Amino acid sequence: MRNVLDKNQDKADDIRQLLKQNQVVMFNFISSPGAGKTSLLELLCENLAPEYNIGIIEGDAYTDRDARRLIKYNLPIIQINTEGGCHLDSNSISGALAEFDLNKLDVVFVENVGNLICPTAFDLGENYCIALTSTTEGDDKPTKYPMLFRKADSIILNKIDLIPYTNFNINSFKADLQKLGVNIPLFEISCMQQAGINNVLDWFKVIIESK
Ligand SMILES: Nc1nc2c(ncn2[C@@H]2O[C@H](COP(=O)(O)OP(=O)(O)OP(=O)(O)O)[C@@H](O)[C@H]2O)c(=O)[nH]1
Ligand SMILES: [Mg+2]
Repeated sequence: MRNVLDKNQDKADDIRQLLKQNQVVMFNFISSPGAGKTSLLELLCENLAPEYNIGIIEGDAYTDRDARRLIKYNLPIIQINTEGGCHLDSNSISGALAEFDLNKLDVVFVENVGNLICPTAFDLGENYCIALTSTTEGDDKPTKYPMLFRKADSIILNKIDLIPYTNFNINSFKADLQKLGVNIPLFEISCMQQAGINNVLDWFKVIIESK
């Protein structure tokens, strides 16, 4: 396992170098299945594509369904199927990046395979990692999956529209993050109702502008 991770890390370091040379910033979206990664990407594409050149890498175990959802934005999309694998690795990202004309891109969004554990162990060479979680999964995720929340550069809590129908407690969610020593931006949003989106868009814009 150490050998695999070492090789992954070397490739990830190369990717970070490549991105820097081309002035491209790459985001890795990690969440459990169904938390809303593709829904968020739809909103990001819709709102950011007019201003920035976006490339998308869609990680999925078997299908190209998510990539198909994004085709309408007419952006370069590379599909990676892991054939059952529970995470992307830097080798597959390196291959996907080679398909893009990086000179023409400002930003690459990577949707990882839905999983809260395995993707956190594999550096993809991204510049920023986003931990996405949703209210229907429960408020105990930071404590149960601390690796993701410690690795992340921001946290997006999705499906706030469903809070009235769940026992999700935002205060205990925040208190658990505090106990972990995680002090990063937290955005509370609903992709479905497009609530809380402006702050998220601003966070991305500031990063992309300063690349
Ligand atoms: N109520 C509600 N539903 C949402 C919201 N965001 C996404 N959904 C729904 O949640 C389901 C899963 O959303 P996706 O965006 O496909 O989630 P994902 O994380 O990409 O899922 P995988 O790729 O399978 O890991 C879909 O039915 C969405 O319509 C939200 O803010 N509120
Ligand atoms: Mg998806």
